[in-house]
Amino acid sequence: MGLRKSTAALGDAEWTDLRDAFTAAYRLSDERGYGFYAGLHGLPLPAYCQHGTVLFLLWHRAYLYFFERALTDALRRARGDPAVAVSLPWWDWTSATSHHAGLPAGYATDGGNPLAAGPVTLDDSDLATVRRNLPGAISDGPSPVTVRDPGPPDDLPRQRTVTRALRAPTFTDFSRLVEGIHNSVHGWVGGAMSAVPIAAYDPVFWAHHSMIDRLWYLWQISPRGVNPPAWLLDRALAPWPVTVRQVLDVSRLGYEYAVQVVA
Ligand SMILES: [Cu+2]
Repeated sequence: MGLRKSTAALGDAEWTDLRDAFTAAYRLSDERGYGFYAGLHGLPLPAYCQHGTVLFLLWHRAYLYFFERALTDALRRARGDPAVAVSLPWWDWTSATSHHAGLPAGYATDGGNPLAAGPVTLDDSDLATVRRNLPGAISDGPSPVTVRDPGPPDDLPRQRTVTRALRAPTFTDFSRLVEGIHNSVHGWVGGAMSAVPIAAYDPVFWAHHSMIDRLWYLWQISPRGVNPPAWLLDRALAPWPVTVRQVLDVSRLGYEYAVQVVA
C-alpha cells in the first residue's frame, strides 16, 4: 500500500526518490513520460481536466493515481530496481510552516532541483500561444521550463477555511468549496500554476493536488462524508479507464494518507 505523506514528513531518501523519479519521467518523451501526463491537463489539446464541474475531485483522483504509477515505473526503469516505489507527497498550505515559508523547501528553486521547475515540452505553435496569452508562465529560450511567482506566505488558505469546507453536507457542496480553495492556491503560486493549460508542468502541481485529494479523503471518512450522487457513479473519467465508482475508495486504489504531523 502506498503511503502519501506530508512534504513536511519526507525523509532524505524519500526526497531523493521523488527527485530521481521526476528526472526519469522528464526524460521520457512518449506516453510514459512527464510531458504526456502534464499535457493531458491542458496543452497540447485535447484538455481532459475537469474544473467547475462535479467531476473535479473524481477526475483529479484518477489523474494522480495514474501519474503516481508512471513516476514509479520511470524510477524503476532508471534504477533497474523493480522494488522501488514513490508516493506523491501532499503540500499542506494551511500549516504554520507554509504560512511562514510559502512553498515546501523540497520544491524550492535552487541549483538543479528537478522539483523547482518542469520542462514545458510543447511544439512551437503551442509555445507561441503560451507566450502570447500567458506571459511570465514559462522561461525564455528554446527549452522552456515552468516559472512561479508566489504570493505572501500568509495569504495561503487557513485551516479554518478548510474546516468550513469539511463541514459541507453534500458531495457537490464539498467539491465546490474545495475547488474554490484549490483555485486560490493555483493563483498564489502564480506563473504556470495559475494557468490551467500548463499548470501540471510545474512539479508542485502534484503536491497541491495531493493535498486536495487528501481533504476529500478526510471528508469521506468524516461523519458527513457521502458518495457522489448515484447518477454519477458509472460515469467514465476519460482518458482514464476507470469510472467514478472505482475511484471512491483510496484503499482500493492502493494508497492511503499518513496521519498529519505537526508542522
Ligand atoms: Cu488544480
